[in-house]
Amino acid sequence: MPSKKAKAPANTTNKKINELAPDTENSQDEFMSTNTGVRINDDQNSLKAGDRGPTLLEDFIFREKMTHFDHERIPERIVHARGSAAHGVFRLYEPMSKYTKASFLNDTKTETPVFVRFSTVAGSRGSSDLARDVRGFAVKFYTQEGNFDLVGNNMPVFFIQDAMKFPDLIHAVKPEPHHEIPQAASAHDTFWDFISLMPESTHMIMWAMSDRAIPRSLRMMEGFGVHTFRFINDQGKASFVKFHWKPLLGVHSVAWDEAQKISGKDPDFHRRDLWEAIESGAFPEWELGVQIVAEKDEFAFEFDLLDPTKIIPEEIVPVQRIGKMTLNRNPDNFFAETEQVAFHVGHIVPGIDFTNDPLLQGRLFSYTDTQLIRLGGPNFQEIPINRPIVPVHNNQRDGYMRQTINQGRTSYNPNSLGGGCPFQAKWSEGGFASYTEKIDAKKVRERSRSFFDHFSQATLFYNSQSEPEKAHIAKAFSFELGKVETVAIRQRMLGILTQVDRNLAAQVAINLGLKVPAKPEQPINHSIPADGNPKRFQPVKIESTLQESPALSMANTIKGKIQTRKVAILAADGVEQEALNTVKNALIAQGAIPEVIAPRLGMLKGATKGEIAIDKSLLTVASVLYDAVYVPGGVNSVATIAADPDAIHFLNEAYRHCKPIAFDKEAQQVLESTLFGKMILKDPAAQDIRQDEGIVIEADPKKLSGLFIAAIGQHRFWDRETYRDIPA
Ligand code: HDE
Repeated sequence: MPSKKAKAPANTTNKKINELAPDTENSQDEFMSTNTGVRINDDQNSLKAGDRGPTLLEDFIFREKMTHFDHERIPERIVHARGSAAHGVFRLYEPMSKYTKASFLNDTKTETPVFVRFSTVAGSRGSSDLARDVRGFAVKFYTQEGNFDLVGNNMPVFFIQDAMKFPDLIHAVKPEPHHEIPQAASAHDTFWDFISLMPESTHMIMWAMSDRAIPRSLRMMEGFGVHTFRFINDQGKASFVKFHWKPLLGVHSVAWDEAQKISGKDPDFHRRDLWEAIESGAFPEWELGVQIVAEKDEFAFEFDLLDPTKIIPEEIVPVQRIGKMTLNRNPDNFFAETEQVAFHVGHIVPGIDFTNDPLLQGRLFSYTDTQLIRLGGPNFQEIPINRPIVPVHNNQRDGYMRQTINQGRTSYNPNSLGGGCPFQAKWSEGGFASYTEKIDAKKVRERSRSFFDHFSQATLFYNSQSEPEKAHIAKAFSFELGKVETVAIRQRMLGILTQVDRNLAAQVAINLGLKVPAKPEQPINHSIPADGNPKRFQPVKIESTLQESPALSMANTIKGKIQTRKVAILAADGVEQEALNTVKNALIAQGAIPEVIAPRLGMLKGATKGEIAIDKSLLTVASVLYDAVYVPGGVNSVATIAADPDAIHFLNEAYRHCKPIAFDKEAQQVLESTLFGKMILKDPAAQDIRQDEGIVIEADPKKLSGLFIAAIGQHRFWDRETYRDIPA
C-alpha cells in the first residue's frame, strides 16, 4: 500500500494554480489517478451495464485512457527517424576569445550541459541500427546565452550542394513508393538512379560506401558540422570555422557481413551499446575540434569553402582540439527526450553565425518547419528537453499546448504600459546581431562555378584509404549496385567511378559482369542557365595538389584501447577455471567486458572444484555481438565446445570478421574443429603469420592475457581477408 502523500498544500488561499500543481513526474509511491487528478479505484475493468453487459459511454476513466493511447504516436522524423540519445557535459580547454565571443567557448570553468542524439538517416523509427547509412550526430548545448545546436553527421560532406535537391535525395533513398521496399537500405534502383545522375554526390558516396557507414559503436564515430560556419569575436571580427568531434576511443567499424547479421541478431546493437556503456560508467567522450580560416583566406583553397561536398583537409588546416564532451546520463524517458528533442541548425548564439553555403541556408528553413508538423505547433520549445537553461522573455503568445502562463496586459513592443519590457539587448549586453556581410549581387537561380569540381576530393578520399579499406569500398559498391536491377544505372555508376579511380571501377565492373566504360562518364548538369548558355555550367576537374590525407583513413585512428570491448569466453562443464579467471580478470582490469558463454544457462562445473556463473547461452548470442573470443582449456569443456556446431560457427564467424581469437594450448581440439584452424595448422608458414592474424595460442594464461589484450587493442585484423577466405 503506497503512503498517502498529500502534496497540495492545505492552505491554498492566494496561491496561483500553477504554483499549486504538484510534481507529476515521479509516479512511485503514489495513487493512480486520471489526468484531472481523480484517484482511480479499478484500472482492470471498464464500466458495464451488468458484469456481462455492454460498456457504458459514461465511463470517463476508460475513455480518457483509450483516447490518450490512441494518440500516443506522433509523426516520426522524415529523416533521422531512428535515433538514440544521451545527456552529458561539455568543458572547454582554452578560451577562444580571439575568434568568438560565445560564452561557452570562453569560459573554461563552466560545464555546459548537452543532449546528443545519434541517428541513421533513411530507416524508420523501428529499423536496424546497423544499416549502411550516414549517422546523424546532433548536439544541443544548453549555454548561458541560449541553446546552440551543432546538427552534424559522422561524415564531413554531403550528397548535394543545394537544399533544393534534398527532397529528391530523400525520396530516392527511402523505400520505393509502390511497394515500400527496402527498409533502411540504399541498395535499390531509385537511390542509385539519382546518385548516378548527380555527380556532385560522388565524394559523399565514397564515404557512404566506406566502413564509416557501419560503425562499431556510436561512441567510436567522428562527428562533423559539415558546413563552414563563422566565428565572431567581441570586436565583431569574423573567421570561418568547421566543427569536428574526435572520439577518444578512436574510429572503428564492423565488417559488412557482420553488420547484416547484427541487424538480425540485435537490431538495437548501437542503442544498447550506448545505453550500457553509460549505465556502467564508461562514459563516451569526444573532443571538440575546430578548423579556423581567416576571413582574408576565403578564396585561398582549390575548392569553395561554401561547398558542402568539400572538406578542408586536416593536413592543410589542422584541427585544434578546444574542449571535451562527456556523455554521462541516459535519458529517463525515450519519448519525452529522445523523440521530442527538436534540433535546428539555426539555433545559434552570439559569436557564431552562418555562411552562405546553399545547403545550410535551406536547412535554416527546414528544421523549424518540420518541428511544427512533428511536434504539433509553435510551442515545441517549451517541451522540457528543448527549453533553454536561461529565461525566455518575448511577446510570442498562445498556440496549441501553450505551457507558459504569461502575465500582464502587454504582449507587444514597443510598449509603455508594461514599462517597455522585455528590452532588446545590445551586442555588448549579449544581444545577437547578424554578421554584417557585404552582399552586392544579382538575384539568380544558379550555382557558383566554384562548385563544379565533383571528383578530385572523391579521389583524394579513395587514395587516402588503406588497402583493406579500399577493398571494402569496392565490395560495398559491388553489393549495392548488384542489388540494382536496371543495368543502365549500374553502367552509369561505373562511368562515375572511372572518374574517381579506374582500378576501383574495374574491380566493381568484374563483380557486376560489366565492362569499364572506355570514356569516363561526363558529369551531367541539370540546371538550365537563365541566359540559355549551358557551357557556362560545364563541370571542371581540378587536380588536387594533395595526393593523400592520412586523417581520412580509419587505419590511422587511435589503437590500443580495449575499454568496453565485449569478449566472449566459450566454455562448458569441466572448464579450467583458474585460467578462465586469470584472463577474465586481466580483461576486466583493462575495462573490457568479458562474458562466459556456454551451451546452456546456469552454472558451469570447474575442472577441479567450484562453479562458474554463465552470462549468456549460445542460443541467445552470436559472435557478431562480440569484439573477440577466448577458448579456455579443461578437457571436458574443450571436448564439448569442439563438438558444438554453434560454438564452432561462433569461432568461424569471428575469424571471418577479422576479430582477435585466443586459445588456451589445451583447447587445440577446438581450433582443429574450426575451418580456419584446419587451414592454419596445415600451413607451414602459420607459426609466423598467426600473430599478424590476431590468433593467440598460449599455455600460460598470464602471457595469453597480455597477447590477447594487445590484439584486441588493434580492433580488427583486416589483412586476414587477403590471406584466407573462410565461409561463415
Ligand atoms: Fe538534416 N534534417 N537536412 N542534415 N538532419 C533533419 O529535422 C534537412 C543535413 C541532420 O536527431 C530534419 O528535426 C535539409 C545535413 C541530423 O533530431 C529535417 C537538408 C546534415 C538530423 C532536415 C539537410 C544534417 C537531421 C528531420 C539539406 C549534417 C537529426 C527531423 C538542406 C550536417 C536531428 C528534424 C535529430 C534532421 C532537413 C541536410 C544532419 C527534415 C532540408 C547536411 C543529425 O528538418
